[in-house]
Amino acid sequence: MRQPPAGREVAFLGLGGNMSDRIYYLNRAVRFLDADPEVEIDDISSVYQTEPVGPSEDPFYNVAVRVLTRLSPLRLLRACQQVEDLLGRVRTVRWGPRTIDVDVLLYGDRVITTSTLTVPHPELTGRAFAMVPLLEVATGWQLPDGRSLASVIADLAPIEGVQAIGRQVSLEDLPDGPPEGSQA
Ligand code: PH2
Ligand code: MG
Ligand code: MG
Repeated sequence: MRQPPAGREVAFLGLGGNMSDRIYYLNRAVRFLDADPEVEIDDISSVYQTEPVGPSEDPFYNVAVRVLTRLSPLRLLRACQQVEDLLGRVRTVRWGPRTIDVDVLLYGDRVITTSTLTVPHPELTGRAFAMVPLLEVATGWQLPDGRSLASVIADLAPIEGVQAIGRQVSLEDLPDGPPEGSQA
């Protein structure tokens, strides 16, 4: 696995939402995360439209991001929860509809089991909607147990209901001028 710059760790976050303007919330979330001086967004996956797992009916949009951070795992979790709170997530039904969910999927090659945080994310390897975007930003990575992400995805096959729809989430300025090619 690649070594992060001195003093920083590589971590992978999974983001998803299935309410309201999903692209808007994902873009706001990556901006809030990157605005934290201790968190740098290093890569962002394509956006995937994914069938809901659990009681929700509306399709999710999911992305994964690679971050470089000086935050401890627990402080990174708090940063993720703060973004959820800023974006108005209301915690009601477990696995229910949400504007934005930000999960710590991997933190380096660490295994963490505390009452508030489990890393790798306990549901990660069973969920194509998390694994497929993750592979895009974690090419060549392994789980702490040594399994490659690619082999875990192969075990999930056939993968259905997870479709890349483009790269609508980025840290670049969102276009606000007239459409390209117009004379306005
Ligand atoms: N998140 C859940 C439950 N179900 N389904 C999809 N497709 N994507 C998600 O991000 C998701 C879900 C709980 O966090
Ligand atoms: Mg969560
Ligand atoms: Mg989740």
